[in-house]
Amino acid sequence: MNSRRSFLRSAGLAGVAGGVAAASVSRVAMAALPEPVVQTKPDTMPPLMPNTGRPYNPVVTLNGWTLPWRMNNGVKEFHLVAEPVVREMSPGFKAHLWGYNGQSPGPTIEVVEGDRIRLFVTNKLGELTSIHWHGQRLPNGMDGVTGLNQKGIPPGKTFVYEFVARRPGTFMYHPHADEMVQMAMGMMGFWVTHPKTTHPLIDEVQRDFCFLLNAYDIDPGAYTPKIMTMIDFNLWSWNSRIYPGIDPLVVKKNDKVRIRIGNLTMTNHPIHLHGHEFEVTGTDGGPTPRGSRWMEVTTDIAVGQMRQVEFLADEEGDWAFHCHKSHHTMNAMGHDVPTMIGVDHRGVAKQITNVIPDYMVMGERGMKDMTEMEMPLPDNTAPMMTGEGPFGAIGMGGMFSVLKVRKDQKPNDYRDPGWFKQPAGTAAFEFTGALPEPHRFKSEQLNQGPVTGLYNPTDTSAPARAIEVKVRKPAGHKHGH
Ligand SMILES: [Cu+2]
Repeated sequence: MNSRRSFLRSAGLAGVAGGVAAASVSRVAMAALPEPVVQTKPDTMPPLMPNTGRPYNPVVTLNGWTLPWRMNNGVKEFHLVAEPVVREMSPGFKAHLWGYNGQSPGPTIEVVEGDRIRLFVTNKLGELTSIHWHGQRLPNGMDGVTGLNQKGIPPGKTFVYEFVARRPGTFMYHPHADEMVQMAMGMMGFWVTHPKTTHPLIDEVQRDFCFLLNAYDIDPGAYTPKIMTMIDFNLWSWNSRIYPGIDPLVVKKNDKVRIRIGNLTMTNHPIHLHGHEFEVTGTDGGPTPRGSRWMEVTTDIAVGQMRQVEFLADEEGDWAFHCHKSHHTMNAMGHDVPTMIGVDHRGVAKQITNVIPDYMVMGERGMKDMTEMEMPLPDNTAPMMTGEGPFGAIGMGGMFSVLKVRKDQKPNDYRDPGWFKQPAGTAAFEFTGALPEPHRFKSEQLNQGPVTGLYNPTDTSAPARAIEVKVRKPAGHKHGH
C-alpha cells in the first residue's frame, strides 16, 4: 500500500500538494483502496501533469481540480467518495451540498484512450447511490443505473467500476439513484478522455478548460438547496460557483484555446463569447467531422449535452463569456418584484418610508442601481448581481466569467493578470456635442403625445406621454431568480 506521500507523488501532484488533504477515512477500512484525495478549496487548481501512464496535455477545471490516481499493474485506480460537502459558491456565500471528495462538483477525471480504469466509489451519504459514466462505451454492468445495471451502493459501502476508456472526448459522471435529489444537491463531475496519439479531428491546444453548468434553488439566508424545484432555480452556476466567484479564463495571446462544457441543469444555456469566433469541435458523441464545423459566437447546450468549442485567442483584452439568458447572469433575489421601469413612485416612496424606514423602490430606471445599492440581505446570501470592474459595477451574477487574453502571460500560467489596460484612444467615450432632435415616423407620434428629445422617465417636467395599454405581469408570475 502506498503511503499518502508516495501516492501523491506518483500522481504528479507535488506542485499542488499544499491544497490537498487526506480524508479522515479509517486506513483499516480502506486498506486495499487508493487513499481518497480530498480538496476543499474552491480555487482553480493548476493542471495535473501526468507522470505515470501515457502522456497527455491536461485540462484546467474552472474552480476545480483533477483527481490523482494510483497505477496498479497497469490499471489506473481512482477513489471517489460520495459525501456531504460545504461549497463556497461565491465569497461570503456557502451552500450545503452533496458531492465527491470534499467538493461539488466532484474532481475531474482525466484518462487516456485505451486506459484500463478502476474506480472505487464509497458512499458516505445516508441513502443509496451509484455513478453513471455519462457518454462512455462500457460493459452494460458498469453503466451505473441503479436497479437496471446494478444494485444501489448502500451507505457505508464501496463498489468498484472497471472498464477501458474506449473513445476520446468530453464526458460527465453523475448518480443514477434518486437522481432528482442527488443532482439537485450537486453530485456530478467532469471526465476527459485524451487521445492516445495524434488524432485527425482533435487539435493540439495550449489551454484546455472545462466546467459543468449546474443550478440550485437556495432561499436567501438558507444553506441547503430545495430539491423539488424543477424550473425556478435562483442560482445559475458553473461548477457550483456563481459570478463573481467564478475564476477568469486566463490565456496567452495567440494561444489555441479549447473550452469543454457539460450541462446538468434542467434547461438549455446559450453560451456566448465576446471578441472571438469559435467552432464546436466536439459533442457528446466525440470530435465532430471538420466539414460540419462553422464559426459562431454562441452555442446552445441542451440538458445532458456536452460541447467543446475552440478558438484562436488573438484579441487582447477582458472579454465577457457567459450564458446569454439574461436571468442566468443574476443571483438569487430576496423578493418577487414587478417590473417598475418607467413608473415614477417618488411620492409614494416618501409616504411609505414614514411607516417602513428601510423601504426601497426597486428598479424604476432598470435594475442596475441594485448592483450599487447596499441592500439589507439575510446572512449567507449572494448579492443579486455584482462584480467590480475597472469602470465600476459589472452588474452580473450567475453564469458569467471573463476570458483574459494577454500578450505577456507566461505559458501554463493561469494566474489572474488583473484588468486589461486599454490602449489610449481605443475605448468608448462620451459625446459632448449638441443632441439633434430625433426624426420619427408620423404614425409613431400619433399615440405618444409630444416628444421632447431624449426619454427620461424620472423627468416629471416633461409632458406626459399618452399610454395606450398598460401591461402588468400577472401576480403569480415568478422569474427564475
Ligand atoms: Cu443559462
